[in-house]
Amino acid sequence: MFYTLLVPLADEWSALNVFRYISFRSLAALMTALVISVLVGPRFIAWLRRLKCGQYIHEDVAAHAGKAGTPTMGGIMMLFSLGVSLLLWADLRSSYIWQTFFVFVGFGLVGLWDDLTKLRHHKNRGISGRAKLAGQAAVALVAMLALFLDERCDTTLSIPFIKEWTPDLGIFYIPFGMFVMVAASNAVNLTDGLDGLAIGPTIVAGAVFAIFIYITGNARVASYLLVPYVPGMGEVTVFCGALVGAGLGFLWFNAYPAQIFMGDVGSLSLGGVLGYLALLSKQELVLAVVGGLFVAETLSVIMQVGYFRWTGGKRLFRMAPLHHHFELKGVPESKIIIRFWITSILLGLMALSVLKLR
Ligand code: 57M
Repeated sequence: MFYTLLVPLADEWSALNVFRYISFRSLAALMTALVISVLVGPRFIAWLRRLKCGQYIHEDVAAHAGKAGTPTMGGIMMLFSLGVSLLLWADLRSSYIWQTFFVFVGFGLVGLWDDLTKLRHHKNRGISGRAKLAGQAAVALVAMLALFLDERCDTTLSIPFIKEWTPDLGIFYIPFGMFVMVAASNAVNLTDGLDGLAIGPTIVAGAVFAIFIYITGNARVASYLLVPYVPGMGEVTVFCGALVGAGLGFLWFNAYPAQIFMGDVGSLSLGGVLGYLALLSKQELVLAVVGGLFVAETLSVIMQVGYFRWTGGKRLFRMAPLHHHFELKGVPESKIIIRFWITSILLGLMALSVLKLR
């Protein structure tokens, strides 16, 4: 909104030129989303408590017993603060901004459907796995069609460290992109089992994609760093700024000991949008490094289930996903969380190094 209203006045008041800059608007979007979350947080938490939107806690990890009744669906707060921040700071004529917001809201609605069903049913039973997957796939399909039908769409895959070989997926870019989004969405959901565990690495990934996307949208920097240039993509940096701000604002309350959980409305939307940001920035494969922690959590479940079936009942980890394994080994929750954050920062830095090591 500020962009549309104030930039035309920049000829008269040159100070208003600052609103043209993506870097300035991205930082402003970050701070706006953060401040909104911190301000509305206490009322929102109290409101959820009044509505009795408390989390059901499974009995199998004893350390979690004290978390019973913690309000869930904090993802709604992120959606709100991010949405308001985008309205204020993004150039609303950008189709990429609307597409990205659509992915965030679409995956969020699938999660909300699951959260509300869990609240209604006994013992945390949400919608079926099939229904959840169908909802995620439908949102991903619409987003991929919007991306694919845009004349700026680049269906080639850039492979880290190999700049000569960029296979063109053509029409198969659509199912590939859907897979990236749905997998990322479920991976973040699996990780969301300790206070701040999912939001920390999401903030790191949001910041890393802000850099990738800024570069992708800047012809000069992109050609210097041998990164595919996509005109108009830079505007999505403002979305990343708002995402990081909304994430930090949520972490304010989700930090151990958490006053609120994000629910599926939060985890599915964050994961889905990280997948989409990877597609937009043409860093589809680098996503596995940026989100390496989410990948490790998912792999631990696949390995656990596979090993269990293969051996006829033996377990590889005390419990999957991986954070439960450390919990059952007696590592305190706050230590696991901070170690996972450190790992995700390292992975984020490794992903950024791809820019130089080519
Ligand atoms: C999400 N949800 C948390 C909260 C959060 C296939 C299988 C591996 C699936 C997996 C699973 O269900 N994952 C989905 C995990 C839950 O958090 C809620 O869910 C939202 C995210 N969807 O926002 O609303 C619990 O996590 C804790 N929590 C925190 N702080 C937070 O900030 O402490 C969440 C956020 C909350 C709270 O206790 O209630 C969850 O874990 O349920 N299933 C599992 O993870 C189960 N693992 C398992 O069964 N492993 C097996 C096999 C299948 C691999 C094995 O190892 O043999 C574990 N889930 C739980 N207890 N709760 C088992 C132990």
